[in-house]
Amino acid sequence: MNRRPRLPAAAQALVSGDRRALARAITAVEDGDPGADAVLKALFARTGQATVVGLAGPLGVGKSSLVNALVGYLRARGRSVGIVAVDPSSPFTGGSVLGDRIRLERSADDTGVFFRSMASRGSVGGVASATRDVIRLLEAAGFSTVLVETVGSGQVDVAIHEVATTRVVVTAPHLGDEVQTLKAGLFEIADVFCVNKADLPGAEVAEKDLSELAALGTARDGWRPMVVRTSAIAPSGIEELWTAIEAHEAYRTASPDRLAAERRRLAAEIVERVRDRVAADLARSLDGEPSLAQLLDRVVERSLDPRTAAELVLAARARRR
Ligand SMILES: Nc1nc2c(ncn2[C@@H]2O[C@H](COP(=O)(O)OP(=O)(O)OP(=O)(O)O)[C@@H](O)[C@H]2O)c(=O)[nH]1
Ligand SMILES: [Mg+2]
Repeated sequence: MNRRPRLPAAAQALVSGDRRALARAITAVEDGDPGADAVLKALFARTGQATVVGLAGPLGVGKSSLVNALVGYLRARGRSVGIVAVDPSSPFTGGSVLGDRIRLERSADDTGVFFRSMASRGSVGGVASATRDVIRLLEAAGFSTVLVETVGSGQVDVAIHEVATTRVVVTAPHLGDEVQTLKAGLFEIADVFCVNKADLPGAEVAEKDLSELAALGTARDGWRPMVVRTSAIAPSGIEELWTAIEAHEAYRTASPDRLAAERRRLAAEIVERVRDRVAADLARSLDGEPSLAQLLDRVVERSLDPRTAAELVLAARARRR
């Protein structure tokens, strides 16, 4: 009883657990290759159920180390884990720096783990959209838990973490100015705060400070961020961290607003895709627009302003229709 239509070969291979097919599809998404579209279209029906945990926070607080510890914890419980590491701050490294930092000892021959690092290419929206598509591919490939690490704490990170279902903001003792940065960007999006490096002095104070800050903030969708203390290298607190993540997942899935929130997200995605397509088509057609070529000389010599020129181009196009 298979009511689903047959999948294209690349999508079928990915669903059947072919890791090279998965890797190829991810590369296609990264490169903006049109071939990725067919795969993503075919696989969409198999997505939307995964627990997607975003880990964000200042440089060096231990996000990658926590990802490693979480992977160990989840694998011991039989859960398969997909990992995406996004470096939005360094478009030129090819993501290798960040990839090097996550060392997954088990990943080599463990089919229950799939790791991929992504470099940022293009706009903020482009990176966030590519990350969302890669998560969908991982999900369709059978990874029901996906961990997404980003470096930094700016607006790019906030945009990327929109796609997570639970957002963990990681800090460490004695961050000083970094906490101010957090407040400017990531603070509002946290579902769970994680004070890592609890083996170092000052972790208790940092946890207390964060708890007070979290209590002051307005609860988002009725959820008050939880604060946990971990040491990724001990390791300790990993179970508590996962328990907090699961508590948020349970809250989220039981929320009466869940469907409405999902509708809003998907509506925004459709509008974004329509806008991208219209903008691209328009840019292409304007390239050879005769009225634009004629008006440009006058704008260059300042006898016509760009606003009026734009109006005249639109009027000329409307007349030709
Ligand atoms: N003492 C202590 N050190 C830790 C802990 N977790 C990570 N570290 C160390 O902190 C350093 C940075 O760890 P990463 O896991 O690479 O941190 P990150 O947040 O992923 O770093 P970026 O990706 O560069 O932002 C490494 O030297 C780790 O060994 C911890 O719980 N305690
Ligand atoms: Mg890292």
